[in-house]
Amino acid sequence: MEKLYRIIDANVNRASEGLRVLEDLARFQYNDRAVSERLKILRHAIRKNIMDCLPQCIEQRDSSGDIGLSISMETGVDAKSTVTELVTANFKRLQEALRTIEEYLKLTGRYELSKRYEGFRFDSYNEEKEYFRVCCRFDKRQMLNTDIYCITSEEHSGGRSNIEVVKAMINAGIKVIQYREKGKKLLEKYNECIKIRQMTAEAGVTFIVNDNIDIAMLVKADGVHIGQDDLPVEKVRALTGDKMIIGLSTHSPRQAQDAANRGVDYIGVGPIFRTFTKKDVCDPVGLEYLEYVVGNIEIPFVAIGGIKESNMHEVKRRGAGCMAMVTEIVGAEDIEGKINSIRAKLSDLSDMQI
Ligand code: TZP
Ligand code: MG
Repeated sequence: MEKLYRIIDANVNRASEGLRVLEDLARFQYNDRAVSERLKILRHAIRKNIMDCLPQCIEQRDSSGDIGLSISMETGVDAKSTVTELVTANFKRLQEALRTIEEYLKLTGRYELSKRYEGFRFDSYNEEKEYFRVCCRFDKRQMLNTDIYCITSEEHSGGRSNIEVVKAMINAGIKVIQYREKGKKLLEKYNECIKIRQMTAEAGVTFIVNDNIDIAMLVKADGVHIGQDDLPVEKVRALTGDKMIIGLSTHSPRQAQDAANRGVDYIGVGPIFRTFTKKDVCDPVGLEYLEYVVGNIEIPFVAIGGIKESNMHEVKRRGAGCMAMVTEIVGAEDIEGKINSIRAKLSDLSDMQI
C-alpha cells in the first residue's frame, strides 16, 4: 500500500504544475486578477490537503527511476503549437491528476480526503470554462488593436466593386475590415462576404459583417456589428457564441456603459462629425462623447463619422487609438496611397503625443 504514495505524490506535483502554467498565462498575458487568484487558491489547496501524507509521499518518490520521462522524450505526443492547445492540455493534466489522486487515496483508506480532491476536480471544470472566456476576450481585443478600421460602401467607391476595394485595403495592410452594404439583396451580400472571408482569412485580417448576423455566422466572419435598434446583445451572443466579436454603435455615455455591461466586445463611438454616408444617422455627438469614452470605458472602441485625413488629428488628440473612415478611404482615387498617407500621419501624431 505504501507504494501507492508514489502515484499520489507524482499527481500532486502534476496538478500543481499544470495549474502554475495556467496561472502564469492568466497573470502575465491576460492580466486577469480574478482568474489568477482563484487558480492560486486551488493550487495551494491541492498542496495543503496532502500534507498529512507528505512523509509517505516523499519517502516513495523516485524521479530518476521514472520510466515516464523517456516515453515523453521519445514520443513527442506533448507537442503544442497554439495557446488553446496549451490551455486544454494543462486543464486535462490537472483533471486527470486530481482523478488519480482521488482514486488512490481511496485505496490508502483516506476516503474523506479523496472526496476533497473530487471537489477540486469539479472546481477545475468550472475554471476551465471561465478560462476560455478570458482567452477569447483577450484574442478578440488583440484583433481590434489597430489604427484604421475600414468599412465598405459600394455606392461611394467610385465605380469599383466591394471586392476590389477590399483587395486594396488588404494590400495596404489594413487589419480590420467591416462589410457594410445597405443597397444589396441578401444573396448578393452573402456571396460577397464568402469572397471577402476567404481574402481576409488568407491575409490574417479581422472580418466583421454589419447588420447580418446570419451572414456573419454562415461565412465564419470574426464578428458582427449591430446598432441600437437591432436584436438585444444577449440574444446576438446566444446565437454567435463567445468566440465571435460583437460590436455595437453607441451615441451616448449611457449607451457605452450599457454596452460594456452587456458583454459587447467593442463599441463604435460617433458620429463624431457630420456625415452623409449613413442615412438614418443621429446628429454628431462631437468630441465630447469621445472624451467620455476615453476616460471611462474599458472595452475597445472605434471613433466613426465624418472623420477625414484633414480632421483626424482632432480625434487622435482626444485619445482615439482606432478610427473608422468610410468615404475618405473607399472614395479615394488611390485607396492604398490614401491609407498609407493616413497611417503615416497617425503614426507621426502618436509620436508627438509621447
Ligand atoms: N456609423 C456612424 S457614422 C457612420 C457609420 C457607419 C458613417 C461614417 O462614414 P464616413 O464616410 O466616414 O463619415
Ligand atoms: Mg446596422
